[in-house]
Amino acid sequence: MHKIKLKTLFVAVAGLFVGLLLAYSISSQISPTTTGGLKASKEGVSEDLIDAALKTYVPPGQLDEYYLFASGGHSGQLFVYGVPSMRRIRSIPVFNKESAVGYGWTTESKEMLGDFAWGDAHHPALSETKGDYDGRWLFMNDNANSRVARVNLDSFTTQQIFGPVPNVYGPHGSVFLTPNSEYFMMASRFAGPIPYGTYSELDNFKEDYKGVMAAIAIDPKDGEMSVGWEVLLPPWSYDLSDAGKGVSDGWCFLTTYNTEEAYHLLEVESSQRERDYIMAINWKMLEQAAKDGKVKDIGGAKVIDPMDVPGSVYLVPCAKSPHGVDVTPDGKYFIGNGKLAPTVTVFSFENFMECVNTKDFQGEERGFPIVNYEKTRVAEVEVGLGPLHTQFDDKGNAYTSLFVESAVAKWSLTDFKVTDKTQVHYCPGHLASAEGDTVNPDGKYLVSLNKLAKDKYLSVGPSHPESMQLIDLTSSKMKVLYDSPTDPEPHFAQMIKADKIKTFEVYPKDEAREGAVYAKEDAKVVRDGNNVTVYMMAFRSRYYPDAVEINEGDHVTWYITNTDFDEDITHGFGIMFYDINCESQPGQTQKLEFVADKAGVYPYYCTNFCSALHQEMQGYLLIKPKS
Ligand code: RUQ
Ligand code: CUA
Repeated sequence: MHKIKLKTLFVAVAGLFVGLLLAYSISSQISPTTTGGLKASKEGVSEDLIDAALKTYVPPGQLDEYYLFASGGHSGQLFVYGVPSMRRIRSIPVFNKESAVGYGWTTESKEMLGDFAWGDAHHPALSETKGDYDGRWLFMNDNANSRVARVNLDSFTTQQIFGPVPNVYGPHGSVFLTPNSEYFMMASRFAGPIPYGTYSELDNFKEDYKGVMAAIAIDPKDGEMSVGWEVLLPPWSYDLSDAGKGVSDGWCFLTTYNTEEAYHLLEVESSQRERDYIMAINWKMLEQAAKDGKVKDIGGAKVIDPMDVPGSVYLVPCAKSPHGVDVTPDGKYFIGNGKLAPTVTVFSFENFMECVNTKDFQGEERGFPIVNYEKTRVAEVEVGLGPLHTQFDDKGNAYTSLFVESAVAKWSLTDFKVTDKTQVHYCPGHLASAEGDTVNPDGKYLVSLNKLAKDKYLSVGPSHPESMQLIDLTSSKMKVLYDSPTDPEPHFAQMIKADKIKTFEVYPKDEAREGAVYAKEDAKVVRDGNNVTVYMMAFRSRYYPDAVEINEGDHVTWYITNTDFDEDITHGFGIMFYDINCESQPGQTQKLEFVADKAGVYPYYCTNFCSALHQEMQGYLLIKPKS
């Protein structure tokens, strides 16, 4: 066994080497090339290149070590990649319609999507137990419509879309979970009059427009989300958030911009100040206040006025419009990423608490104490231009993305010195390191989520794909290993050890499931007035029934149960000219509803290749005209 593996490896390495040599000799005849910063030398292929190829090559029959879940920005979806191969394994529809699986067509998914056919998915968050990923769920926000979704990781399907959450205009800075997935915080990017639908002129911005943070509670049994409580905040823009952990558990941190309260967000008005704030919120205190009934109902949510709960909110000055705020794995520091300043600012939670306890304040704004900056800040690290986000490894290092500089800076959490820097292509936003925002980061890999690809891939016209780059963290110098194109927008990602996720293979047989049929004798068409219900069974490779006759104007409910209890044997179901398609996975029952408003003959067929007789899997829907 061992021998075979070694031999296979040797053949693979040798093959790869020859391939690379060949590729190099061809490309060097055309022009000298640079690949992702790795240069092929005249003598042959550089060791770096071979090393990178070996580190990312996952041979047939072997599996990746990590899952990477990347949000799809304004495409609304969630991408699943394998690391280190960076192969895309699946796209999961979340806030978008997806015909391949019928998401947005089946009754259940249509209800989840509600009034919106798109969403702006920013931050995926894996559920945590004791600060570590537990592999149960993934939550992801929709910036555009104040919603949040839950993807169950046993089936990789969206199971809940919650919202619009009352009073929170544009919850950009979510989802960042508390260590036991009790809550995540959704704070408003846009100040606005509340509840939704309230009208007020921009001239009344400072009085009528509110910032709001909602604490979304998660049911520990099934991951169902609900609004725990909300808290009123000044009309500033809240950008990102993170939850405390370890020593700082019970607190959460928000970055702010436009503390000038300018409603025309032009640079000149809203970025005048040298410093904005990181807002520190004691969520356990507010949770207690909500339990004690210190709330009023606004838009259906329990809203707390923080002035009624003194000591629950503090302001920490931070250099100009900080973007990300990141809590270190031990919870001892929170880090503000300067965006418009070439530094990240490291704050000590212990010092912060000392300021709080000794009332060491340097003033107040909108009734909130401003803690002593000099005392709370322990370091300003000169990382480079345009720092946006920071992630961590297992050796006490931090990694900060530099948007303007197109680079990643590595720096030490011990002496706060920059120890390495690597170019990435181009303009990184977030970074994701392996389990990098848990209490136990793995190190090993870092993915840079780059906003621009420019010349990195074959051209596809004026607009190029976005780009993710895999970076090796196993030595003191970071090394870019691989470029992987992705669709808009690789926003944030989470990387989890693959063996933490347990999927199931087939949907279990359940006679009580609405509309399910498991024997062809039970397949039938039932009429009740104008309502027709089709109970269909799909089994390699036929539909039962394979002809359905109804009348024009009928309201049709159509159940399809796939009775192939066999891993990966999925049947599709498309009806011609009725704009209907879905799939039914092994054992799954799907439900579709439509009005038969066009008379005629409409073939239906299996749209998902399932067997040698897949092409024969078809039937007819006959719709008798009214007259
Ligand atoms: S934010 S690119 Cu939408 Cu995550 Cu910093
Ligand atoms: Cu069933 Cu193709």
